[in-house]
Amino acid sequence: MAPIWPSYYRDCEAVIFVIDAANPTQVSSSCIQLLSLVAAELLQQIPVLILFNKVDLPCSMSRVEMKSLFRMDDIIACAKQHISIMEVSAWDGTGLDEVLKWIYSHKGRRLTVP
Ligand SMILES: Nc1nc2c(ncn2[C@@H]2O[C@H](COP(=O)(O)OP(=O)(O)O)[C@@H](O)[C@H]2O)c(=O)[nH]1
Ligand SMILES: [Mg+2]
Repeated sequence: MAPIWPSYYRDCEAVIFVIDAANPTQVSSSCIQLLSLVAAELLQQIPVLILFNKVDLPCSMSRVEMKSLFRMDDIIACAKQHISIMEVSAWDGTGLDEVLKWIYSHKGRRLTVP
């Protein structure tokens, strides 16, 4: 569905970008999608939450591995958006509380990193 994401950017208050941490074959395409998302003009002031999902699976990559594969520190340094990263499992609910707190705290706000 990525090709049609931009049609939703205009009314967007926040972005939650879910990455499958158990699928190394998707890392490169996911990284390109994330880069094009943070570069989008309409999303320059929109907070972004990146979720490493499926952390319940023993085969899932660690936060350190994921951050390194995505060069996340470089993305965060270059992006205008406020970017947060959390590890979650949609299967067993790990991290869900933090995600809900993030959604509530960013609802209706458009953030910029000075
Ligand atoms: N173990 C585990 N399975 C998940 C999790 N989230 C989604 N799934 C499962 O992953 C499958 C869907 O595939 P997914 O990679 O999430 O989506 P898709 O790539 O868009 O098809 C379903 O069987 C879900 O139950 C998770 O956090 N942990
Ligand atoms: Mg998948």
